Amino acid sequence: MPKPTFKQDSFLAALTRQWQAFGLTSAEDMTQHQWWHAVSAAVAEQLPPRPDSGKGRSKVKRHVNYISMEFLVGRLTGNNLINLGWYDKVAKALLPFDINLANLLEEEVDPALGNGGLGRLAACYLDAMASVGQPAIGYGLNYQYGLFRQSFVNGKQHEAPDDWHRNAYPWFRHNSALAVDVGVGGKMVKGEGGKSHWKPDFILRGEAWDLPVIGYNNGVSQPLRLWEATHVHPFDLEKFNDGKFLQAEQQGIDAAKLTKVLYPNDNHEEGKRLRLMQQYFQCACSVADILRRHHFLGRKIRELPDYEVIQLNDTHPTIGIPEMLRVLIDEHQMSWDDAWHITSRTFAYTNHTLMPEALETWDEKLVRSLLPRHFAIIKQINTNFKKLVDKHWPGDEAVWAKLAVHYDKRVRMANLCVVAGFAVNGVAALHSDLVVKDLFPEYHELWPEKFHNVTNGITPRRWLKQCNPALSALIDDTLKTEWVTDLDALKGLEASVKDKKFCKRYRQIKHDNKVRLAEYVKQRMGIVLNPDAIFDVQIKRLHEYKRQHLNLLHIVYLYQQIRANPKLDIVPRVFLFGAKAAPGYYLAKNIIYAINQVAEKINNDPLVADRIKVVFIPDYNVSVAEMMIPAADVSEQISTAGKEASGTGNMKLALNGALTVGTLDGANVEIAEQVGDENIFIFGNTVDEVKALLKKGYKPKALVKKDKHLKAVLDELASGFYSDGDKKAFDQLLDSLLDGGDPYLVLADFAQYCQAQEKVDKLYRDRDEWTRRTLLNTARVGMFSADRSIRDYQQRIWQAKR
Ligand code: 26R
Repeated sequence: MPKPTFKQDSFLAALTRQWQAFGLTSAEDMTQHQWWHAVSAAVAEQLPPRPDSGKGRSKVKRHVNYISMEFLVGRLTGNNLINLGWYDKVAKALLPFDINLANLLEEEVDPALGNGGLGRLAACYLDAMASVGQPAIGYGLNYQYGLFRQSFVNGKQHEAPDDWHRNAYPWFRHNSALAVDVGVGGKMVKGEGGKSHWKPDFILRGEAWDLPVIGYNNGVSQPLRLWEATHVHPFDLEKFNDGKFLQAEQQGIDAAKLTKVLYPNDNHEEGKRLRLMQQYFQCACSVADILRRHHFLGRKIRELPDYEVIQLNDTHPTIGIPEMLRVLIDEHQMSWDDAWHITSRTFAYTNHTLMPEALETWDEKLVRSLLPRHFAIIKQINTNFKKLVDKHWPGDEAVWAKLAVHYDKRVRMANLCVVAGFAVNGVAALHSDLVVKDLFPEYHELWPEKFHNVTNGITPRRWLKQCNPALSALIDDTLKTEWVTDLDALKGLEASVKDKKFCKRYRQIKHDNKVRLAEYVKQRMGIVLNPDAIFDVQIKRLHEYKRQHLNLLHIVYLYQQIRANPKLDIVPRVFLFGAKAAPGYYLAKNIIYAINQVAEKINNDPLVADRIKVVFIPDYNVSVAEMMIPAADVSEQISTAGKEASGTGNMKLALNGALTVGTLDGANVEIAEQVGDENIFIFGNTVDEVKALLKKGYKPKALVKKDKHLKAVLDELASGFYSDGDKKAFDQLLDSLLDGGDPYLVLADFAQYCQAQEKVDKLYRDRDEWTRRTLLNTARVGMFSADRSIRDYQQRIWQAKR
């Protein structure tokens, strides 16, 4: 595709139209926010008019439809300018107005249409697909409210709605011709000839809002299509004429509820009716769109799997499978077998979690009442599949109880994906192994060739080039090649390990990034940080399995050491946290409260004399991550082994030169392989050790009895010392660790964790050696580029022989 060239004249003309539309008389009258809007809209106007239609695409490369309930894209203007190669040109065009582009970009509110890892991965993959030339479209929902805004009130998490102003977002393109009507509810009714059909009792309309996904330096722009729910007849004229003015708009309001808000749960299923509605609405719109495009391109419906693949981002869009069958059978009059043949060659499923409470199942009553036709289809899938299971395991009810798609009055989405999809993959080597061994062993026995691993990746465009411009420039200078699209090229930096001047610059860049973060913390929170301290960072959703409380226990331990020995010689350390807790996850919120209370105490204790600082940065999001990651010295990846499917923050931090303190979990295992054991701090029980411990009967209280340090830490947290005498303040947290049996083995890993942290302290004193090891991290994590992940998907799943 030809690269779009930046035309300054048309850009300036577009800019003029923008301030005129604001009703102003000159560009100078715009506020900073209006400037951001005007510049973004003016750039958006310069993009090619229509995204690639797909004409002339060959069968060799299937088009990817990436369906996800979450796309955590982060700010778009800066990223798009970088990928277009227009950043400097636009910056220059704005100089005569005395506008600084970098400052302007700070005006953008993050589109936070995702919770955490899964949503951010989807955004990285869209960027990578556009950048490696994999034709693709992302399908999601256009939520009015993204993930809630977090603040702390007396140390406790407070949630506020995130109104990111989707109605005035300059990157959206709305195409009303793409709208889809979707039925819900109703019942199956007998028609002529005894054949029954679905009569929905409510019709929703899906409006298509596209965000452009721009490939790096290659002229590609392909859509992320986000559906907004509206009502087909938003205004009931009859009611209006009857004088019932207020009720007249009622229907429209109900429909719009559907895409009002993103569910803030991460790894915990809620099973709410509205959530299933969201899932179905999104899938029905997307399936209709995929088939419409397929027809438009003059292709036969039977050829669908030759041209299209539908990748399901976890089980959240699983209902798309029975929807495809329904459309093929009911609307295209296909036989079951033909429809099944097409559908089961089109869908592929990625698993992102093994946590039992996150595996979605739906009450059959709910499914039947909302989607009677789909429920019938699911039962048919189940019946057909039972024949296969009976043949393979004759008379074995226990196996059927595990493998059934519909069982015990519930529909199990993961099982449906495995049975009806052509591929299943996990997101890191260890995780994919556990998917086969612990989650789906029998399915693997039936269809070994269905199972794959694709280790996650991150886009180097956002997570190095954009967020760390100084380091990027140093790498440019040193390698003199385009590493942004070939991250393995970073290996070339290993040669610079002995280059004193280079190492000095590398270290200086980290220092400058820390100064920048310290300024942000000072301004936002009024806490002064010493940029010479170790910046120790844990950023991720708040969850027991991620063990932010293990980090906390170590902090309290250190604080006690200082009080026991006021002259204690430790390298000053700043413990930085960023994390949101799901609003209904009270234990997670209690952990946040505990961290904030401990922070308050330590940060204000003159005895500590700045040897420890604890900072919980509020409202962690993609933009905050972009500032924290380049400033990190230490990356905390301390989940209970076997629980974190992959992690992707671990990759971003290593790439930007932080050393990992981590368990052998998720992608940490592969990071350790890449960087070498000497360049990472691995600690804690392994997956097998965790299993063995739990099997033999893990007793956290017995452990506490034997470890006086651990006991002192827990006792102090329970003493009211950090909570103005309130001894119950951290009950939830402490109960989970003691009476609750410590399900995530926090206490079992405590001693080893403290030892690992001591090694960090020791190594940091040798500044040259520390720099050498961080540099080797940057140089050796090239395989975690999302471009590599996408190529793996192409080879193992999307383009594999069928
Ligand atoms: C409410 C519900 C059903 C739900 C369950 C689980 C909603 C959201 C999730 C989030 C899960 C699937 C998730 O984000 N998983 C993360 O995916 C990342 C990308 O693969 C991994 O890096 C990370 O380890 C994993 O936790």
